[in-house]
Amino acid sequence: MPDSAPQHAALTIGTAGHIDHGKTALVRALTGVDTDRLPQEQARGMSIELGFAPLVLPGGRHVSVVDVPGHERFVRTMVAGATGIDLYLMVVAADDGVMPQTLEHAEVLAALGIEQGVVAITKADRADPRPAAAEAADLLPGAEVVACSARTGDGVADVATALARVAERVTPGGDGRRGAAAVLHIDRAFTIHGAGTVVTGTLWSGTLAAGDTLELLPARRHVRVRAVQVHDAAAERGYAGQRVAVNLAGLARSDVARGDALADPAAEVAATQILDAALDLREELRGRRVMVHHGTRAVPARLAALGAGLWQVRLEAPLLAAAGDRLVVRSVAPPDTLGGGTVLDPRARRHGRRPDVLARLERLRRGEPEPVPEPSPAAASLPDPAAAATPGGLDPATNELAQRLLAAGHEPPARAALGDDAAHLPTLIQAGVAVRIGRDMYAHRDAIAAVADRVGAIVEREGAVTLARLRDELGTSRKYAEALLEHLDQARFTKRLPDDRRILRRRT
Ligand SMILES: Nc1nc2c(ncn2[C@@H]2O[C@H](COP(=O)(O)OP(=O)(O)O)[C@@H](O)[C@H]2O)c(=O)[nH]1
Ligand SMILES: [Mg+2]
Repeated sequence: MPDSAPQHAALTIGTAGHIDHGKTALVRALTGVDTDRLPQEQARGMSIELGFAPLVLPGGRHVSVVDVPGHERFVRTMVAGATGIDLYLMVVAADDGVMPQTLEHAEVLAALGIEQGVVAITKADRADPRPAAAEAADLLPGAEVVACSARTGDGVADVATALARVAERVTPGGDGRRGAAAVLHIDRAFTIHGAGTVVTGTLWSGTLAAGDTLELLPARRHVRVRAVQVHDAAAERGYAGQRVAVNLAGLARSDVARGDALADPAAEVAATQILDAALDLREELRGRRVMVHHGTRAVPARLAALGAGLWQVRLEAPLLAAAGDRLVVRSVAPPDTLGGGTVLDPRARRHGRRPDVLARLERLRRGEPEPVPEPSPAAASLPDPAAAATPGGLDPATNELAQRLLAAGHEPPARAALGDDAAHLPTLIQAGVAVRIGRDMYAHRDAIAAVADRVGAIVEREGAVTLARLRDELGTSRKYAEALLEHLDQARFTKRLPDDRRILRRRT
């Protein structure tokens, strides 16, 4: 089997730009591959190479171009491949200039920290490319701007030369992360006859090889890698930045879904519903309900502004995040990119602008190691807004448990996992904060309310909700989805039909 370790790491170029501006035509002119034709072939075969085209740059460097059709898929693919895309090829049509999706794609690239690339002013056979080139230079200062035509072929070689020049300057995203622990956000899961369950995604960090044991999240199940493919070919090992398909031993197709992650426990990826982040966002967005895109999930959230570009993101369902991960923030409707940034603390507690907390986040933003915590009398004397909001003035230990349950969202830890904190469960149940949702499962009432809202929204839109639908919506396991639905049935919020679909009970 070939070792797919690239001599100088393989770079991935992501196309960007407004619909119909000529992205796919330019990729075809550069590579000979029609990325628009692949999805149909894909439906029959087992190709994982949706929209990928290999390209040899002048000078001989091998790179891979990813060109995804459609605007929403662009955003999803960019976020899912966050650390796999090293530079952009922004396409602007000479006869149309910078358009709304050009702007939004530039926002997404900035949010993901993809700063280097080339702007191609296409369709130069149709109109003078200079006005569009000037607009593009304003939007992406520092980028090389090249006029070309996919129709006549003029300038296409210059685009390749410009890409080769930029490629020389770029440190491949995967390169520095190869030594790190493996993390793969799953974008597809399927069954291959005779092989079993296969998942695909861009390897964000580390390497993967047959025999490795990883944790499947959020289920927290240990799974063994049976075989790895890189860019559609069997490989001994997959490397950070590459598209991989992973055959998993002993895992049923129903145990894994898009939105799950495979991670080495050392990567410290956590299922989290509250995280602190450094985000490039307008302060007016505080309190707004937004969509947060991370990995292969998109989850509604509210944003609490902490000042100076620091934010607390309070999610309605878990993301599987680690410190340093990129986030993209979009509006709920119509979807529009508002900004993005980096996770500082994926396991945050609910807090406001406490000076000690802010100082710690500033340190994390500067990349400083965490100091050994010292009790600060000044901080201790400040009221904790979360504690104040707890009904009945719970004692600190009980409040601590409440916070743990809230952070766990709809995926509550088993009683055993609560350790000493479990002693405070009866108090929390008494206070109405913890609710039993199944055998050995106690969830925070706010987490259940958030799930009920989402169930209500699905039923409103789709007429009914199934277990699988809720599982996919929440990006959770069957176990939690089932417990939550049964709880909602018992609470007389939903009604189970004979075919197991749920509808809402009429409110009285
Ligand atoms: N005249 C001309 N037409 C082009 C050029 N590039 C693309 N087109 C046409 O523009 C349309 C959209 O191109 P496509 O590559 O699908 O755009 P995408 O949506 O950005 O991928 C197609 O009809 C192409 O044939 C070009 O350089 N010159
Ligand atoms: Mg296209």
